[in-house]
Amino acid sequence: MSSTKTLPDIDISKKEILDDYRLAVASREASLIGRKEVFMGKAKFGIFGDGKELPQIALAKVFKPGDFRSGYYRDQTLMFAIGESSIQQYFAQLYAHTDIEAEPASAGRLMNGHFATRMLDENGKLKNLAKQKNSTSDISPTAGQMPRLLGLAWASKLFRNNKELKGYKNLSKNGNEIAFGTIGDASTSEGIFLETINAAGVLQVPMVISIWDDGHGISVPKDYHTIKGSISKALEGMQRSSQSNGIEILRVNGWDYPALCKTYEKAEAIARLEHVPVLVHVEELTQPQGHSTSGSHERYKSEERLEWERAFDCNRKFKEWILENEIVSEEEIHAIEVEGKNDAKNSRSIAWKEFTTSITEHRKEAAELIENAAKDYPELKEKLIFLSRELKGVINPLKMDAIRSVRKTLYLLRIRDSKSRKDLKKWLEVARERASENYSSHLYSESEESALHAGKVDPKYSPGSQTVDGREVLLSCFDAALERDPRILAFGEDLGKIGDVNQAFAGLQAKYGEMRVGDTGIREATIIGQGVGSALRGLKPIAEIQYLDYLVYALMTITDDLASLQYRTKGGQKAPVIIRTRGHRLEGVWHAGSPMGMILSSMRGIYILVPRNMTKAAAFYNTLFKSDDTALMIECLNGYRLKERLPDNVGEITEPLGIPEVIREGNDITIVTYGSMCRVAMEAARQLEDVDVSLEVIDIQTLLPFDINNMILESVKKTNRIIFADEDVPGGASGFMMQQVLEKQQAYKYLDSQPVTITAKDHRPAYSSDGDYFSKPSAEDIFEKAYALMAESDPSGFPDIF
Ligand SMILES: Cc1ncc(C[n+]2csc(CCOP(=O)(O)OP(=O)(O)O)c2C)c(N)n1
Repeated sequence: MSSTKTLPDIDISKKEILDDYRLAVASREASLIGRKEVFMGKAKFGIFGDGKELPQIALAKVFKPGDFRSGYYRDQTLMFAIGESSIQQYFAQLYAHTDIEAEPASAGRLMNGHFATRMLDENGKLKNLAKQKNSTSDISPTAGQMPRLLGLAWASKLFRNNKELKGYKNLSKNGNEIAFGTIGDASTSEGIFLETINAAGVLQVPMVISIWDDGHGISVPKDYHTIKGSISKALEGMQRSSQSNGIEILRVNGWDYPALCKTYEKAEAIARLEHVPVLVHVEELTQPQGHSTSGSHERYKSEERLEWERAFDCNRKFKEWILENEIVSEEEIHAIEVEGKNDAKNSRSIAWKEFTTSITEHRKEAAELIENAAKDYPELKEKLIFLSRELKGVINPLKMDAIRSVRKTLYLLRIRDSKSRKDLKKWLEVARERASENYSSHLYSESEESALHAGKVDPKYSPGSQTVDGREVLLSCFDAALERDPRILAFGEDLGKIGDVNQAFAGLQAKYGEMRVGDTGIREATIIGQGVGSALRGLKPIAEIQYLDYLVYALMTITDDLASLQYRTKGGQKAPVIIRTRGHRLEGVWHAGSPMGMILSSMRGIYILVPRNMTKAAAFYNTLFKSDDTALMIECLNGYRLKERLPDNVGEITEPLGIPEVIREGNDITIVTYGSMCRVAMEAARQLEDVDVSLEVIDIQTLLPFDINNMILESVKKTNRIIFADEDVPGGASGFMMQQVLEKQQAYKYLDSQPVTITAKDHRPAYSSDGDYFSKPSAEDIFEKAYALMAESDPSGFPDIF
């Protein structure tokens, strides 16, 4: 058979078929060796793509430059087949190699099977995404890839339908790009899977989602997971028809090579040309080694099932098909198998050598320095030699082993100084710097466009400047931004037609079109997903969550995916989304929340902006529009109808991050607060004036970053007393602020009285103005706590009130 000959039922050359088989074998071998590496103690955990090789090879045939992947940990063969991971890099990740060249997906930060391509250059600028095959970075929470997948596909729709984006050739070729998703069958039970599929059908976006169905989610069979025991049957009502929109549902067996190739060709055509989402249910897949290195599947699969899995192993069926069709002889196929296996073995060996070389060097240096110290400190010789021997004896050493030994050595050497002690201290300093770079960099943008580089442009007012409702300040800011930059867009519930529930976008959809200012369904997780996906593709989305309390519905996507993105790719990917929401106080349990502690704990990697009025909010928006950082903007829910002067330069004002503002100077007590509480604190300050207490009110403006120049410390040096006030529960964000100021800024040294926090009650805020008064902190609460602070040092000057 000539290398160009094709089989009657499939238009693929012999060479391609054999290359596919070689890759399937190599990938399987990588899985088999990978598991052994873990059991030999060379890696900590392993999860592999064995049993899923064939469908991924078929999918890869239609994955074109410009396309995106949003998948999960079983996709190694797809990544090898599209040429975006080598087997060597795959092993480098298994070992946690921290060198980006060796492990470009996460530089050792993610466990194996978490794939990503580098979409940013070394300066943090987007590469030409339209020219390269792109894989967004995987996360472990199953189905967590789904909201982002929607956003990636939706961006193609924006690029195709928004004329103003036609010039961005490095981002898209007329929206022809498909977003390919993958997910395990059990994970389709997650709400975000169903939310995503529904939204994709509503939006009609080029998304191809493959479900790798191996019948189990770890040990639990699919009848426990999915209605009708089949996700494609369960979703039949979503199938598009001539009368309605919807999705296209295709079914195929995962061991059937020609059928898989044809199915993906069909899926590609529908998605790429028609912009219709396609769900490919790939059934009858297997998991030859079980779920992961954490257990063995013999514990929960019947002998009958295991027997079936052996017979229907996709690689085995592929080989049978090749032989049945006489594409090559047994001997030739054996030779291909040897090549494939050798490829995997060699890749493993090189990856291991590269990984261990730098560590062994590091260990050698440390051991020598410890031995030098043994010469300088004869009285400690025995202990030091023991430490050095212990270090040298570690099998499969890691970076931490050398650092740990040097730290322990320095504990012993504290008794006196010497050259060897100096050398060890220097070595440790360098090693720690390297560790910090390896394990703690890129939480936020480190590029020139970092939001931290923004300066301040003050509002300008003239005699003709109008006084308007706060929401109109925002409206003017958004209008100017949309006019200025076609990449900026905003979307959310009720944001399009009516211009959001507080009308800060009123009229802007009519002016800029639905592609720029749009309504969405009630589905917070995928609203954020639209933000993440479109931002990854170079757009500048404002993704609106209608009320702060409903952020919780999107929290999994924000915390697991968005917040960790730059960090987990070590600066390889970024998604500068602005999450817009409104909160702190207005009415009742679910429209007055201020769960800032929850936000602070779950959103490191996202800046948290808490402006006290709409002019400040506008200035922060303008800062963010220029930057490539991700931020959460919490506007004051009770501030839209308050009057503010409209700056003449509302489209240009900017506010730097991490710089608090003293909004009232005082000498007796510093109160640190933010958002709607600023007005309450100002009211309290006026009441306190009547009793001769001078309150300095500081608006922190941003919770993250927090007071980068230690301004609050300077205030405490003057007042020697401090109150932290907010609307969160006790110990929430007030606890964070206290830690930052007392511990980090060392303000405790200047305190004459105990630090005080004033917060909302432990419970959610009750309904009505009385509910608010008795749930949230009031000016009177501040007055009394401040008064009590003064009374502590001067009881006669401040007699008991009650
Ligand atoms: C949100 C979440 N819940 C639980 C887990 C633990 N977990 C990891 S994989 C897995 C099973 C997933 O099964 P399936 O989706 O069918 O994919 P498969 O591993 O079989 O390919 C579970 C429960 C997780 N990673 N994320």
